[in-house]
Amino acid sequence: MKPYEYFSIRGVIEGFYGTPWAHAERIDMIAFLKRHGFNAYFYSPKDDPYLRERWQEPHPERALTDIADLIRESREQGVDFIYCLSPGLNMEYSSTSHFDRMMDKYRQMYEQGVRKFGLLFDDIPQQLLHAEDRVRFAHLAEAHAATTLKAWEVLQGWGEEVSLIICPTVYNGLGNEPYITYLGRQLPPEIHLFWTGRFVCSPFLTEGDAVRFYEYTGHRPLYWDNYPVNDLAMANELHIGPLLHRDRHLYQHAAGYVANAMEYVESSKIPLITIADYLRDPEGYDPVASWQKAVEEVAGTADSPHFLRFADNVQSSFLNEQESPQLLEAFQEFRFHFLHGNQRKAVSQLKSLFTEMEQTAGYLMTRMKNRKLAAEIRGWLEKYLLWAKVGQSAASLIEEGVRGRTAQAVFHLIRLKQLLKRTERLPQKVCGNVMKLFVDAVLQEVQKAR
Ligand code: 14T
Repeated sequence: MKPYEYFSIRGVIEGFYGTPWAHAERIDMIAFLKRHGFNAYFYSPKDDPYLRERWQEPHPERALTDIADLIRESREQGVDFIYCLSPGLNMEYSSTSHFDRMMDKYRQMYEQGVRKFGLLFDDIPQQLLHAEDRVRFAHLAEAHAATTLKAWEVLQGWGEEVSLIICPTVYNGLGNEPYITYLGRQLPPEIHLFWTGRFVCSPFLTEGDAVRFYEYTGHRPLYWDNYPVNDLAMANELHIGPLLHRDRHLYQHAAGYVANAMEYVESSKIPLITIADYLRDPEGYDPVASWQKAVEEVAGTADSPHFLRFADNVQSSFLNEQESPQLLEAFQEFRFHFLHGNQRKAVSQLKSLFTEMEQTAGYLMTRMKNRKLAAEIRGWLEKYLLWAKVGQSAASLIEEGVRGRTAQAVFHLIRLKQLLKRTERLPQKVCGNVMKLFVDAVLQEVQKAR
């Protein structure tokens, strides 16, 4: 197959909770998508009230001009702009006036040139809320199927070729749940269904799950992959690692693949480039090589070695449990040499490790060329810098302890404890447990020596 023929929909969704992207960021993102072979941008920021809570009200004039501009930019770039509306928080499915107002919203976009639409029912109650609806429909799936089919009919009546994508309320699991089975069976296969896999954030996306989804729903899943998004409970993680664990043959069973991005638009580009590589050639995708290339592109070639050293310590996510692999390796080596080799040399190597760590943090904070990236990751860099200082205190403590200089050792011990407290107060996930475990081991040795 030629590149890009694997997944016919290759999208990014602005679908996170948190500060929506700014207009200029969206314009920049659309060009970025084109450059990397994506072909769709899904407009669905959770915190734009006019898409969710206030879905019935027209977008304010200012927002409309911006959206028109996004549509124009998308058209020029050859990227599909997909306008997604999420009325499920309060829509009365049996109400014709609600339905008409929903179609007014879509119509406004149609007139601006939009031909692809999303109707999203994610993150809403699983029960029918309105008494009228409970009379009219047996369950939520029936209401969603009826609303979708009616919308589909109206959209098709508007003339040109249109498409409609649904996000079901049950958007993860096995694919054989009653809601999704019912909904899938009611909708024609050309209406795509979003699916995040086994979980909201699925560590693996497998062929087997995709096949089961198809068997039960009659649709090939349109993957909504919740990576690199880092909203809500994941807000302290920075998802800049590569895409992992998506089956190489997933494309044979998928309607497409859409990545939910982080509110940090610049940082998102790193994982998104790896996702682009996966979509271009899922069978040959090499996450590590792709990631290094992605960092070179976003951070710049000159800064990428520094950035990679830092990034090794902000890997953890539901995709990757391993944190700070290089640091962990260095600690294990230190321990070996300290116990069985040249102690002085081991300690001095440990000290230079933490000095380098401090320098890396400082460099990225103040001198990295991509200032937008530096600003977005500031909190994680600050924690990394503090861990470097913790490490330096620990190394000095070991050094003075070995020399038998008790007063100096006590000084470093106190400082170590102060720094550790300060560092652990910062919520950002950096170095996972690796630094903490190292320091605990040092403190334990100190206890023994006393
Ligand atoms: F529509 C979905 F496929 C989906 O994933 N919806 C949201 C999404 O907008 C959000 O960015 C993502 C990651 O947090 O997860 C979904 O939102 C949730 C999921 C939960 F399980 C929000 C709260 C939850 F408890």
